[in-house]
Amino acid sequence: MYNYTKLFTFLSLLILSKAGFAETIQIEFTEDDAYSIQVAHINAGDTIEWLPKNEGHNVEFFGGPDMSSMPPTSEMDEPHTVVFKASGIYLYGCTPHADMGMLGLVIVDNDFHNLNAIKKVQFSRVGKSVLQRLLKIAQTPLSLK
Ligand SMILES: [Cu+2]
Repeated sequence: MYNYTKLFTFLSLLILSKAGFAETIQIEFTEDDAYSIQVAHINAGDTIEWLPKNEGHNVEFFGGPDMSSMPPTSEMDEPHTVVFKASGIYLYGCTPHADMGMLGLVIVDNDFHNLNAIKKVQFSRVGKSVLQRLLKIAQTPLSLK
């Protein structure tokens, strides 16, 4: 049984308050089969770079503001860069480990308009429970984090 309680210990948040110009956020694949930042809050125009610090992982998008046009899936063990232009929630995960809970959220412009569509993305029980937890974290007011 995959110990995802342990995974939660490694939950990390990135809260950025910034004005004006585009930024680049770096997210690593960790040795615990997780992303170093599981809920990233960014602004439209910002970039996220995923860095393959541990082997056997990638980035595949399962949901976004435009479900018909998702950012590309990365190659295993390769760096991946995405510029986020549309506001809303993006859901991604590692192709082989998403159902074990290796998932991440990118919230662009603190916009939750596509929350219902994101909630409908199908995973195993473990994946679903991790997604619910990440969505809860994402929606927690910054003052309570
Ligand atoms: Cu993985």
